[in-house]
Amino acid sequence: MSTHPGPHGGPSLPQRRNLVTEIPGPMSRQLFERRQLSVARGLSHVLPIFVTAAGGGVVVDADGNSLIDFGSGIAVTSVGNSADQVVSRVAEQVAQFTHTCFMVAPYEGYVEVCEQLNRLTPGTHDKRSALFNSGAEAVENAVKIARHATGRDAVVVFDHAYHGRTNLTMAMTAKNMPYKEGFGPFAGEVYRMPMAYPFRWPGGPARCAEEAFDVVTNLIHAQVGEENVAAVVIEPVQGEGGFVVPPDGFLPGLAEYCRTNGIVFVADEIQSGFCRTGDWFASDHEHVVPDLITTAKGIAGGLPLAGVTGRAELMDAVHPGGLGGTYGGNPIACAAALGAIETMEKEDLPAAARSIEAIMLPRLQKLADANPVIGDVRGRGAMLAVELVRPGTLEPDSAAAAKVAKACHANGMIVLTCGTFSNVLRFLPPLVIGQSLLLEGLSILEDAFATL
Ligand code: PLZ
Repeated sequence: MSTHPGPHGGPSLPQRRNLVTEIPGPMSRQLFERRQLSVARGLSHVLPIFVTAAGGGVVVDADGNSLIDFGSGIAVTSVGNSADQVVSRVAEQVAQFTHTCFMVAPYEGYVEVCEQLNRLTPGTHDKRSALFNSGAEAVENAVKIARHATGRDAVVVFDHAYHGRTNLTMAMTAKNMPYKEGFGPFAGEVYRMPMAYPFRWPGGPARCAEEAFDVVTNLIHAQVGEENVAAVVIEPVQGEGGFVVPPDGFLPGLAEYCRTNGIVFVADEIQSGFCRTGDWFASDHEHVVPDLITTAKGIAGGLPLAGVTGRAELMDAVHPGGLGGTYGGNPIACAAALGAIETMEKEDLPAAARSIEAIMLPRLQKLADANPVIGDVRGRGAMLAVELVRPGTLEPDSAAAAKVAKACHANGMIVLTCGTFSNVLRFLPPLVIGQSLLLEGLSILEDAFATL
């Protein structure tokens, strides 16, 4: 039983930073001790404050501190925590029925979410969708569908990729520590290719798109064989791997190459999707139309829901009963998704993400001018990052990233790091964050860099 009633969450929470104790405060520290005795050590925390309420751009903890949220629970609460439409639709649904299992007896909410996914994802072709519980499960199912539809085995992924923590998706994820260390053996038939990473491309950013395309397609030819590849899976803007934005031309080229070679082009938009990058999907930026697209996170305002959406002929290649799961497309999660999507459309959250970029990007660039430890500023919309290096080199400086993050946390702002070398600070505010909180967050970040 919770001993901390605290304020109600949602958008009506006071939108201000307010620290009443050190971070984490005594209540959070006490709860953390209970956590140590009851929860597995393998789960770690960015910031061990225990949350009692959240909404808009703030998170409130058990000590009554109100922190600025630049993380959105890893790009999930794009519509804000406990957003009105999510809360009301969930409340209505939970009182109606909580579960039947879509495979036992279906319900309209599931169908409606699939209709929305088919409508909103890139491309006007005939589409079908299927719903699951987590991003990793969506990626697993995209691979199942691609293999079934093509009769091929191989899956091509990229350096710095993140696709999940299940056995197949661990194999697809690039970074060993902490995701893979000691958890093998991993699923086979996964082939990793260099990523078009402009900041680190040996030939320089201007040549990155063309050279990366050549390297990738030559490696596929030499080491895998085009005719053996079921799917190329790529995050259009990489998430955990460091917010790597491929240079213009790389994704359209890859999609075209897949089309020519009968390979299913899968866009993993689990982190980049649902308005985050200033478009509905990051693929929209260059008018890339994936054959399959995986979604999760932002789709349902915090409830666990994920989807695979794609060309009807691919999706429907799988026999009846070949896809499913007890909880996938749970009615409450579907209700939340419909509330979140309604909010994104009504409040034009792609435009909100673009406004966040317009405010943040110049400030981040100025910060980089003043701090040579910042080697690169990148991202789109409200998916922005700075990569920290030893000045004038490409040598990652993860210690500096950790120090800046820690200073932000102590000052009442949630900020996350990422990157294969753990040297990237990423900024993922809720898309509904108010301008004054956004500006205050930027000031906290600037102060944090001053501590280096
Ligand atoms: N694909 C692109 O970003 C999840 C992972 C956090 P799940 N990213 C956050 C962690 O340390 O576990 C993610 C993603 C992309 C797939 C996934 C996996 O989504 O819902 O976490 O399974």
